[in-house]
Amino acid sequence: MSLFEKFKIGLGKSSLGLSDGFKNIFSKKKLDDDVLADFEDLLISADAGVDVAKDLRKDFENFKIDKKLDNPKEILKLMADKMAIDLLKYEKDLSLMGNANSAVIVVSGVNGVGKTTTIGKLGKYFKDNSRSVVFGAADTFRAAAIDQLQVWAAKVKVDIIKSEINSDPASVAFKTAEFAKKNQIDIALIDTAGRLQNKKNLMEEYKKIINVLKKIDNKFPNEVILVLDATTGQNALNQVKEFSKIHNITGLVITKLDSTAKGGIILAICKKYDLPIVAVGMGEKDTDLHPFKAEFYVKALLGLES
Ligand SMILES: Nc1nc2c(ncn2[C@@H]2O[C@H](COP(=O)(O)OP(=O)(O)O)[C@@H](O)[C@H]2O)c(=O)[nH]1
Ligand SMILES: [Mg+2]
Repeated sequence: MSLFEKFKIGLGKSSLGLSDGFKNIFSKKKLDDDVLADFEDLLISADAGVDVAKDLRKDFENFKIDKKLDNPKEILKLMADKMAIDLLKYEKDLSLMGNANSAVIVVSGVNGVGKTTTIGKLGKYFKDNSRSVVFGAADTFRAAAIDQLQVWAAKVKVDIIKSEINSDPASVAFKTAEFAKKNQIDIALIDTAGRLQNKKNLMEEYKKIINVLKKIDNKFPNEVILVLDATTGQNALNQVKEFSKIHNITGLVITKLDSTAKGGIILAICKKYDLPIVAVGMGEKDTDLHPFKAEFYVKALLGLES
């Protein structure tokens, strides 16, 4: 299956909602203000956000008036091309990381967004790209969290550094990075707890993790990724805001695009925050994580062919 087909299936729920709406809107005889307002609402319902919906409505009008196009499908195609160009700068491929030196990636985000699952999938992705990988189980608050990462480590056949429940997360992070450097492992992926209920503790915890990593190598951590759950819609925007106060986010992973009709959230996030998207999660299997491809995302979302 091609990567575009994977995006099409992954974004199926979102594009189904949108294409039904588009069909309805485009069946109207005249593309008047009411129809354009419906177009805007439809994009908002897919969580593209008010600002993006307004911009796209304007683009739609421009293509219709300036270019004198009447075929909505044709207009949609031109809009998709423009959107894909705008989103291109948010593509970021991690597959070459750690080529010459070990790289440490800290994976952050609130409970349940898919951090541990994403680490498992990233482990598989990196291994498929001939990188060596080690996992660090620095979510030490629940035994189940450590076990879950252990299961992923066995599944994708990578080493894991772990400790007892309630041990110091920063110490696990330290040991993981140390292990990676000593054994010339390409990539260390560090899982974290992300309990946003206690913001002050959370902030301290991430600071401590990042500080101890720097003691090993000033370049560590090479990436601090924030994982966002697409099904939480606009809440995801708030999490970017909160976590950017805690640490310096270097990239985003958007998970669970397969379980929501709100796949437009990526448009809203990119509009508001200038952060690259390192991967998108579209299912629970180890092969369900893909690099973000702007063109495929936009076309799949709008229900267009490549
Ligand atoms: N459908 C779907 N489920 C996902 C995806 N990513 C994670 N999950 C599920 O979300 C739930 C929480 O994931 P987990 O990795 O434990 O979240 P964490 O608390 O942030 O570590 C699990 O049931 C995962 O299988 C995804 O891309 N699609
Ligand atoms: Mg977890």
